[in-house]
Amino acid sequence: MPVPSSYNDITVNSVVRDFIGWTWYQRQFYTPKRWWLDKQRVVLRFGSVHYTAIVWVNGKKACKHSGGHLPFEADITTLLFYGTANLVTVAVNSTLTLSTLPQGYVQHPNDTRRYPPGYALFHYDFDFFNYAGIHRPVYLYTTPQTYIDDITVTTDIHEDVGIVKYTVEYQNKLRDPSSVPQCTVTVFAKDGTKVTSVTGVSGKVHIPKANFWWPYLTNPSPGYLYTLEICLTSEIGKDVYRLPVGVRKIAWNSTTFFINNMPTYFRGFGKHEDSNLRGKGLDYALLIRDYNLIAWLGANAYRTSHYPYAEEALDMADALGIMIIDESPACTIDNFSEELLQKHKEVMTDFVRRDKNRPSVVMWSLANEPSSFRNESREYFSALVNLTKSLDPTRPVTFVTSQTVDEDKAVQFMDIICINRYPAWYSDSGRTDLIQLQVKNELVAWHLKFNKPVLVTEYGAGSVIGMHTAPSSMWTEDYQVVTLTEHFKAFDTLYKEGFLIGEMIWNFADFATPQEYIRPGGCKKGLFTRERQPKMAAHITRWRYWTLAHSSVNV
Ligand code: E9O
Repeated sequence: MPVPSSYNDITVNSVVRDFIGWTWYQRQFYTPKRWWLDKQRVVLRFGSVHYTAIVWVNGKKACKHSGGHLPFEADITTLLFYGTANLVTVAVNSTLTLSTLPQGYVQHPNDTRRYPPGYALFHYDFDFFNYAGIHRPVYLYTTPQTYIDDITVTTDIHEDVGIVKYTVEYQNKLRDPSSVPQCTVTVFAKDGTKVTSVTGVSGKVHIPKANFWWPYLTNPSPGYLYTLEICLTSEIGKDVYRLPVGVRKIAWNSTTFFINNMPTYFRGFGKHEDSNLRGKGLDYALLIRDYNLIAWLGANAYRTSHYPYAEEALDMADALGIMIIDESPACTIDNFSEELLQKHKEVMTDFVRRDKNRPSVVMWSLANEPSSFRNESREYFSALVNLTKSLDPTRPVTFVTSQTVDEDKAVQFMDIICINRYPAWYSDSGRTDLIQLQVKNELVAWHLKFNKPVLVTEYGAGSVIGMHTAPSSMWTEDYQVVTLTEHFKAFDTLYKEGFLIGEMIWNFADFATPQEYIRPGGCKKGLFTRERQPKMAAHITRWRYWTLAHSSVNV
């Protein structure tokens, strides 16, 4: 199997495509003798493996990880043979349970008239295909035995001065008191010129006349990044890490979201990591194609629906000024057990640790469409908000609801109200004439009840490319265009009310789903096809987003 990639769509075998359970990867690799002579610490790092992974190096267990969307690594220094062949073995299990994120379960039906004995049915409540495999790159890297373990950066602005606060954590594996390291932090501008330099494992750097990090189309150079070079020097060597840093300030009140004190409106969509053949495997050509399309649309934001995306995708967002609503893998959770809460807390902790320094990440989304009408969801989400805020006090915390304003129990704890709604699609199918009325009434009701900013995180309609009717009818491109334009009109009248902070279409591109009679070859709500070619809806969205970007209301 190729790595990185999902294994499901590589062969022509439906058993491989639909496989649930353990699969095995194995390969040989060589490490230079020099690494051992130089007393290097060698780490094996996986960008992500879906879902559970056990890793052995030369037959000895290196690590185990459960969770399909975050990186994990193991110090394998003492497991390696230097100068001769090594063998890495990875066992991957795609099974989801009621205590994984997302949830799923395997059922063994006992109706022998319909199913042979031992037959297994795999169920889950989210609509995207449960792709599995080694989805992101696998690296070997080395550090000295005294090394930088973590860096935390927060930024602020004061008039034209940028303020960067940093903390460096390090490990001293040799526990050698003579090797207490020295830490030097140097800031470089984008063109490579040195701005300033300080020493110490924590401190504050002032950048006069700073270039702030701005979202795409609000400034001639959006996504401006400085480089923070952290240099940890000890008796045994030097560990250097270069961290891109965007200087920006996030704030919000009951109606408005601000970047660098400017009201900011989200123009975007939900996405998926999904493509032909590769499934959820990282693909550089696809990544760059997607960002070309995002820029072409004039969008300035997307939500990583419905799980943390590859770090490579967020590197691009940082550098281009695309705002990210960073979403956890808790899609459609329904059973709020203590065990699930513990898992969710672990995931949020790892997730914040991974993405906390990214200027593109402007909001944490704890979940998508949980059963937040249930009473148990109240305590569950209040605990998660508290944890996330203690991990990161700088960003707003939210989750995305599909419940009604009267029934939802958890939105009350959130900073921003995020709503998914499908008038004229899942409700009142075919009646695009009702969209404006329903959207206006619905959004006003949410704001009135909670007095918080409102963001529409999903709306739209499915369209099969090339299908047209006049008058428009469901599944045609015409119907998708009418659905979107009716929403645009509703959003325009609401804009005057002042509490709407953005609009996000579902979805950026068509994506794979399990086989169902409501999915003609997948979810077809994309602005683009799965092959990343535009539908009619992409053109009208482009018109809208560029117009919004250049209108005075938006900055
Ligand atoms: C999540 C997304 O991943 N939201 C679903 C999308 C879909 O089309 C799916 O692809 O299945 C839609 C949820 C519809 C909620 C409607 C709520 C209406 C309540 C009054």
